[in-house]
Amino acid sequence: MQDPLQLLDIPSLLGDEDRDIQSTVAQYLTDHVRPHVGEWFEGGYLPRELAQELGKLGVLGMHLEGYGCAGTSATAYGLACLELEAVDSGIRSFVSVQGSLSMFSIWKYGSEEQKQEWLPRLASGDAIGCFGLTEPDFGSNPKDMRTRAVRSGSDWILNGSKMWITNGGLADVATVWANTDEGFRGFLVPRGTPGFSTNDIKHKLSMRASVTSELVLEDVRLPDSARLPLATSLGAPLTCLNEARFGIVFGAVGAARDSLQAALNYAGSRIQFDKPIAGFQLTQRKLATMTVQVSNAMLLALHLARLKEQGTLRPEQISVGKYNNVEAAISIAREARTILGANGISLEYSPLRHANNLESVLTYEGTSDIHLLSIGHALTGIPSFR
Ligand code: TGC
Ligand code: FAD
Repeated sequence: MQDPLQLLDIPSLLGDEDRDIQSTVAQYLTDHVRPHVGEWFEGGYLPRELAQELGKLGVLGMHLEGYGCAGTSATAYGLACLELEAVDSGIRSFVSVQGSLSMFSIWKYGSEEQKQEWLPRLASGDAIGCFGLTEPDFGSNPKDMRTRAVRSGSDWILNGSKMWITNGGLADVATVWANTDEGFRGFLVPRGTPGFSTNDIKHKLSMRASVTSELVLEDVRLPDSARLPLATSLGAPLTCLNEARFGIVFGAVGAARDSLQAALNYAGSRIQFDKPIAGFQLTQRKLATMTVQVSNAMLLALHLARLKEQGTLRPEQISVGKYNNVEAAISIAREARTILGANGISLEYSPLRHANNLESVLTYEGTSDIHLLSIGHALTGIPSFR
């Protein structure tokens, strides 16, 4: 069955270079990652070696300039996220956190020494990074975080905990956000720093091919050189989130496309009442509706990429994309699952795995509610978060 995005000839909107990067990433993932991802999801782990493989592929921090990063277009980065999430949201999540949260926070807010120390190693996958903003009691509302950093001579002492942190247990360096007497600040906490520990979160029903952890900071002493010098308000971590949310706008299309493709393939070969189920009008309605939804989502993603490339993309526009595309993707993944009948609940097929992962994607990087409120704020000028 054809790629559903071909119906509107959407790939013809892409430039040659972006298309080449997309197909290189897709081919690598088909050969090396897709065959194993079901096993990782079932086992609830992500092999650390994948980081170096993804580094060789060039997708870690690929949209950043310098320090061993490829400096690709925003579209190419989005398309890579799409192909990564077509395999599994956990793989895209790894790349989003490494490139758009860990590396971007250092690239945008770090000192030259911090950039030299960390960015080349993070780009190659020799080091892994994470980004700790959420706490056990504060997710949507990071402004009330309890993690505190207090000056002690020329050092800082950090206390607090972060929760639900992607790559936490794998990370060689954590970007940790803390409140201080001077406002919100970001700190680079290397693995092994006394008082810093991580605990992986087990028994997840979603995002199983991904490491999600608690970060614990007990009297962690850091020199001032560990502070990100250019991060001087909560706007800094929220600016990093814009980068990762942009990747999710594309990534969600990947999970949706893969779910729809699985349903199309299955519907063409599954015979009931003496004909392929693809021949029933109700099945065609589902397939057609999903194709319209995924095509709309892709066009929206490409539009946002163009805005990003021309330097005018605003946070509320990213909210439109994150809200719309993740909601569309989870609806498509669930609908696709129905076409597979009982087989749809097996790990052998991707739609239910995607749907389960998308429950996390719906929640992280700002829940759908938060993005709707951001859109409402932009429309009315009245913030209604609190
Ligand atoms: P508010 O007073 O509105 O803003 C505080 C400061 O931040 C600025 N700001 C932004 N800057 C850039 N981009 C944005 N999207 C921004 N949103 C706000 C704002 O201008 C202000 O700057 P300044 O310099 O004046 O201080 O803050 P608020 O407390 O009212 O909250 C606003 C709200 C609710 C939108 C914000 O708190 C929010 O986005 N909450 C959601 C939190 C969230 O998304 N957490 C994600 C954690 S990381 C994660 O989930 C990784 S998942 C793994 C993966 O990506 O794969
Ligand atoms: P809450 O904020 O408690 O929200 C609970 C419910 O209340 C939601 O439905 C929400 O929409 C609703 N709600 C909250 N406020 C309002 C309001 N003002 N109006 C209307 N409804 C509201 N965080 C990191 O910092 N780094 C990471 O790497 C990271 N990775 C993650 C990986 C996974 C797999 C998951 C599941 C989460 C991850 N997170 C990470 C955390 C994620 O960002 C938070 O879960 C998210 O921001 C929501 O916070 P919460 O879970 O505390 O929900």
